[in-house]
Amino acid sequence: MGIMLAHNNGLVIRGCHFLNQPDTGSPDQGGVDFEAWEENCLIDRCTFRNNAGAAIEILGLHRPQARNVEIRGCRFDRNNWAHQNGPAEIAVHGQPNTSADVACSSGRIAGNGYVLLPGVSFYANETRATNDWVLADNRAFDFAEDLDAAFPYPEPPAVTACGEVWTDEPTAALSATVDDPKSVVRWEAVEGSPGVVFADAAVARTRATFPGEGDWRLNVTADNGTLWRAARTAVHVLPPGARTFGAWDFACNLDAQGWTAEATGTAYEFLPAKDPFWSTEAFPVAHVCGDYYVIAVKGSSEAALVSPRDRHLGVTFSAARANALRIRMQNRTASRRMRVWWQTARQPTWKVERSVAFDVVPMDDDDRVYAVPMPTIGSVKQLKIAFADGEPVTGTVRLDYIWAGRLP
Ligand SMILES: [Ca+2]
Repeated sequence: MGIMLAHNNGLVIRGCHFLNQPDTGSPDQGGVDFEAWEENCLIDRCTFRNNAGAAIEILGLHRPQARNVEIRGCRFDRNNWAHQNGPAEIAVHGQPNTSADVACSSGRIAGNGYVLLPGVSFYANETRATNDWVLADNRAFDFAEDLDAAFPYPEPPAVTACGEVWTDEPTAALSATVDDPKSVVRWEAVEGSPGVVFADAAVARTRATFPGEGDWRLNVTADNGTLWRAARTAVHVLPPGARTFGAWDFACNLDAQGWTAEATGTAYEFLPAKDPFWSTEAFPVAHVCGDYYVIAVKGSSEAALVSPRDRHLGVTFSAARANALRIRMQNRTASRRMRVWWQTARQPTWKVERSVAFDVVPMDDDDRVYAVPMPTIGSVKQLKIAFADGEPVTGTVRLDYIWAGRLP
């Protein structure tokens, strides 16, 4: 959901864009969700486009619904394609027999425009005896182009950045795509040591010079004067002479690039509270988000991150090719020593003679690069990074990237 509200009084949401919420199976995956007890709120000139759920929900499943909500001058473009609440663009919760203490919402839906998907209505309210809504001057359109022509609101620029750069030079080429040529472009370094110099920070294709070895996250912003959006990438400056043979950056949310966490020791838990309403659940954490592979570990001596099982790693460790791994991570466990294991096509099992240990900083406050020298192995089929080396460990390991290559 874009925004979930409760107890708001006098809230104004104006000129906002609620776009492209994916289908996660939740009933709430649209724009604005009035949960309960709101009063006198205004949603004005907003855009709701291509969200999996209802654009606006008036809930209050067991508690009093919102009163005096004004929804005015908004664009509703083909939301609720997952056929959740309603299914409607604006779904007012309730069954014909819902209590009047709950189904007590009121408001005015006026001057809006909409393009509907088949099977989705503009407005749904099955408790009309006690809910009190007025609809006026809302217009249906057949095509999004017609809707946008009738409601010519500024669109946020779309911007994408180039993939992460691995280089042994202090200078890197950068590129971005921006769909609106009138947008002002701005590159900036948002993480990493100071001293990054852009040849021209105001153009989509430019070069940046870095003060030495290190890792930098960069943002590129496209601003049309009313709305702006940003994309991000990273530059990794390696020691001079380093060569990259493989790198996994975990830069795309929910994309583990084939790597999987195993033997984490975590399991689903139900955590009961005295009042059952406050009981909660805990699920294992092992996913890619915010540029990291984040893995929670509980009392496990076998917890590890394993490279793709269904394909060869594609890296050869030899005198002429790769000789090291670089792993950038934050170790928030008490582990002081981790271990890299490998399999080859001829030796497809985990054996301690095919592993190498490396020391790590326990309960670390931030990311740190570990360079692990690797022996001559030949072509590696699969790699495993084990977070313990004997004693069980508990906590979180957060990996920014795994790099395989040649260090001078
Ligand atoms: Ca990363």
